[in-house]
Amino acid sequence: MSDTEDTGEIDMTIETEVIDLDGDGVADAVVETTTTLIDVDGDGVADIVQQTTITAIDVDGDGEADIIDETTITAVDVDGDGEFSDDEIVIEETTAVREDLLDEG
Ligand SMILES: [Ca+2]
Ligand SMILES: [Ca+2]
Ligand SMILES: [Ca+2]
Ligand SMILES: [Ca+2]
Repeated sequence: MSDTEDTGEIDMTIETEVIDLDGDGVADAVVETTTTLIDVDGDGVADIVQQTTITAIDVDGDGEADIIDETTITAVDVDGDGEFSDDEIVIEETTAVREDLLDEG
């Protein structure tokens, strides 16, 4: 990366996985995982790790996602020991379901 600051470095990777649940050749679910590593003090060890996983599921097969599940895991090495202990990790999960899908169920 050309635009690095004096200290600190941000490394971001995005992985996309397409899942065909029923095997008809059309994707039914898409899982996108974004991982962000932030090295605040520039010592080469990541101090903040954030991973966001977005799962989009097309239930009725019309090509549009009906259920979107988003999970974000944020780990901050507060005490700087290079490890993420349980109290340094926060997990947030939100699920959005299309409204008319809920009405039918
Ligand atoms: Ca399919
Ligand atoms: Ca560091
Ligand atoms: Ca759909
Ligand atoms: Ca720690």
